Amino acid sequence: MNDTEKFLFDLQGFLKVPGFLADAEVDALNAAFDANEDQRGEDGNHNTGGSDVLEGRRRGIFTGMLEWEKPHCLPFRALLAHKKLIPYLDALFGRGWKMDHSPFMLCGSKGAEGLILHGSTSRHFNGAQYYTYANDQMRCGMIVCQFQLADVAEGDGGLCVIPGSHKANFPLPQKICHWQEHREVVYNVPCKTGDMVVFNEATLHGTLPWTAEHERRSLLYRYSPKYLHFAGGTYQTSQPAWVGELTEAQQAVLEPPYIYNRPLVEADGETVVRPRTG
Ligand SMILES: O=C(O)CCC(=O)C(=O)O
Repeated sequence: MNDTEKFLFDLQGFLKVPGFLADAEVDALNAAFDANEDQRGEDGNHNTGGSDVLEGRRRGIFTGMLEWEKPHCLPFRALLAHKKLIPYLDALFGRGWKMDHSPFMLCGSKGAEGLILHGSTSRHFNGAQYYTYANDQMRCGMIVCQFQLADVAEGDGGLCVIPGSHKANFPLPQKICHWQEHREVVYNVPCKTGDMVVFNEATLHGTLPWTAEHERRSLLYRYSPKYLHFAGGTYQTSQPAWVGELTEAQQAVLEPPYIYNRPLVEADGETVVRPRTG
């Protein structure tokens, strides 16, 4: 993570990394979704807050990709400890981080609904979603890496953020939360296919209704520091058999939260070290 990227993440609570994925990676991920169309579900995370401007058809969602039949699971497994991702995770968490819960893809055609703005901000300390800076280091609770598998022009909808709101001190007014007032502070992050947006879950963010003719395709990987697990219900202390097929580094990313003797992924994305104190 270079100095400009650190400045922007600290300032905004999110960062766009253009061209993060190579064309071949995008193609493999999109091909896997196309081949598993029958896995498409409806996103249960439905909350428009009763705001008529966020209303629409339910968003689509894909889950369980790490367990899809080969070769379709492979591009998703390759992202777990992607070599280009490691410097961002190390800079935002320090050494030692983990997948918080299973990756998922948000999709939806024109007319798909939005989701209210949410995020913990700095109004109070939330031990799972927070942002701190001290001693030249940023530290975050859960962060979201959103890989765009289709273009997003500003105004198309999808991910929106209130830049800088990870440091906000006052409660979010309901009309802004519901995208009914002060839309000028809500930024629909424009992206090209292959870009990644990394944002802190403490940053106010949400979903704007999808307006483009083409389908939204946003793949979300959520990571937490090594000592934290945000989303309940999905982590296991013993791993299913397919995890044994992963590289040592990919397996380390799926470890539950702990510190002592934890495997830490090295910069090459392949090897791990096990310091006794983590
Ligand atoms: O990308 C989106 O539509 C919103 C994602 C979101 O709300 C989240 O990751 O918490």
